Amino acid sequence: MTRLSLALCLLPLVAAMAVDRRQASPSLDTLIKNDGKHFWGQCADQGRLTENSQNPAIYKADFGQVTPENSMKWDATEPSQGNFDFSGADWLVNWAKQNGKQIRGHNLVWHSQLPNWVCNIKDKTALTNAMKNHITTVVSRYKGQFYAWDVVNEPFNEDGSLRQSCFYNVIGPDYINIAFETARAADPNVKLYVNDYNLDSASYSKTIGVANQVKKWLAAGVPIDGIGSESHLGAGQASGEVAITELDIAGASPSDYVAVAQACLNVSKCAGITSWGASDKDSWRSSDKPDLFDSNYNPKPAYSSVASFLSSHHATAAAGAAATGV
Ligand code: 9MR
Repeated sequence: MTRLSLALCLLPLVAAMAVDRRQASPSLDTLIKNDGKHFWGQCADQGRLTENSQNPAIYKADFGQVTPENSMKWDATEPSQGNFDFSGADWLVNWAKQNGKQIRGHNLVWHSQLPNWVCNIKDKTALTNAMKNHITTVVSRYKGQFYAWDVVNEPFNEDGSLRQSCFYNVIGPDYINIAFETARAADPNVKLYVNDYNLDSASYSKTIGVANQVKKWLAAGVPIDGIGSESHLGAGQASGEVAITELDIAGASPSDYVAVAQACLNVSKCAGITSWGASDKDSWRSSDKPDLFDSNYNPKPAYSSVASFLSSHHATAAAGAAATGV
């Protein structure tokens, strides 16, 4: 056997050893749970979890929650009016159940990845009914099985006002409360989120506008349980509850990732963190190399920095509790 062919033979073993090493140490999900949070998750779908052996190994070993990257969006679940297709969504739900992962549903009402027939409805009653039917059908299918749903996705402009989507233009701002009330009726226990991006700075107009608007909705009795902050961040950026729902950071510097983990730990109502991709190879913004695993599916420095940070945070808190007898 030549040296090259020996090396090639060993490659799968080396890959398996790398996976085993990850599995031997506590996962990011376990570590953040030790710090009192509910999950560190990942976006996923059937393609991602079947295209190679590395992704499912990483997802099983390191993450405790999945968000469907595309399979539960309106264009996937109801491509033509009244004709529902749950093939991709069901696949992911079954995978999550088999592997003990929580699920954040994503998403029910969004101006993007919307089949044309929806915005072709110009009649207020007809669009309201179509929206209600969509939400009721999708949420009911998974009733009692999800941690949360992103009910309305990205409804805000950068100044904090409501985006002029076709839902807004035809139904009016009430489309938001109708959407949340419909989701609540279909699953009384799932947490209902409004999810948006650029909510990373407390003083930014959109962050302030979203907080004010959500307070008004809550005062009016709209059943909103959480605000999702997507957190697709550049380098150096560091209700009831909040969650970081789609984390990726250009360059994936260890200090940026630790800053985000620290931010979630600092906020008692932060439920957890979901990364938007494991390997840079698969990211929607691949050229930014924003993820915790490189293009060869090996953990990057940010991964070990975050793991160490979460471990030492837990150890410090435990030592403090022991010292004070709490
Ligand atoms: O990661 C998703 C990508 O595969 C899709 O092509 C894209 C289409 O809009 O949506 C991406 O996910 C988005 C998420 O659903 C909502 N927030 C922004 C995410 C990145 O675009």
